Amino acid sequence: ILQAAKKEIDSASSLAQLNELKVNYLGKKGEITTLLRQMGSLSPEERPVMGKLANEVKEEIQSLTEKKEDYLKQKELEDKLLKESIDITLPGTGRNIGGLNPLTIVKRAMEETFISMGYEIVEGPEIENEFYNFEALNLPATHPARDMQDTFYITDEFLLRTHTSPVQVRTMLKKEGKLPVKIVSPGRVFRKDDDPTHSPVFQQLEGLVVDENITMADLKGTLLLFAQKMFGKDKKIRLRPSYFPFTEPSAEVDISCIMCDGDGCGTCSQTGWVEILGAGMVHPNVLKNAGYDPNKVQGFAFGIGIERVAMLKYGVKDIRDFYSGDIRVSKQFIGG
Ligand code: FA5
Repeated sequence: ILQAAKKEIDSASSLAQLNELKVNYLGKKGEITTLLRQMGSLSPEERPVMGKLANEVKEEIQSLTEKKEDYLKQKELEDKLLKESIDITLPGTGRNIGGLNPLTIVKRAMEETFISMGYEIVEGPEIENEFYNFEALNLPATHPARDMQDTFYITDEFLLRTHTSPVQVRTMLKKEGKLPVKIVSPGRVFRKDDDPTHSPVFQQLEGLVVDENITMADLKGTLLLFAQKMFGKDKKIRLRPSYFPFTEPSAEVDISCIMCDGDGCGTCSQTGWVEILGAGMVHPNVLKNAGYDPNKVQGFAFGIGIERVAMLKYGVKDIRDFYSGDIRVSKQFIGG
């Protein structure tokens, strides 16, 4: 029995095999157990001799299986470690990561610029009512200038805001007459526009400052600093007289750009100036509507087109490229 057991233990190559073998020899119905049970049928002289021998064989098999068990366990562990080990010298598999949309990059840079000038960032709702989007901004229902921005209406009363200017009114009303007001408000706006330089969904960054002794010079200085921080110290700005019902006087503001023809000149026009924003001194009626006394305080406001800034900065000719979701666009801005 011992010889056969030794051979089998030797050739057992797994813990399961060894276990089976243990049951066959030492288990309740195993060979040794059966042998020990048959002792009764032996003569009194043979019994102690056979008993001793059977016990010796049993112990030997036990110790051999234990040793083999230790060995197999160790081997199993080693195999597992070997299989699960990581070769840190292997080159990694490249992962396809996207870049930020250029509009996000530009929006953040614009926010940083105004934060550095002491502005606070506030947000307003994209779904507005007529009061904030028009009436409080000096645009009563019958005012022809309502047609300046072709509006997406949701109901008679609610609409998708056509500009970020309603945030001016919301902010002033919340301030309840306190000074100073100095905010910028970035966000999406919506108009029935659709061509290479006009998107139905686009973003503006509204600015509003209200305090005592605010003049047009403060507005011009602020916008010049903004333009130079975004585009470089050599840039100039130009204010052209314009009309907005909520500012008086009003201006459209152009930034100087390098004139060129053919490809690669981005959105720069023939004149060497590109319009990027609308601005002006807050209209007395707007101040009144929002709880401020126009005889005591003044304000300036502006609304910058974020896409326009991004188009100019990166030489993008079609505004729709920003919204196409084409990975080839954002890929160029990885790490930007
Ligand atoms: C306004 O929206 C005014 N609320 C701006 C303003 C604010 C004036 C505060 C005075 C005081 P305007 O419609 O011109 O103005 O739009 C402002 C800027 O948004 C434009 O200069 C342009 O850069 C951008 N813009 C206008 N329409 C679109 C469009 N469809 N797609 C992309 N950009 C646009």
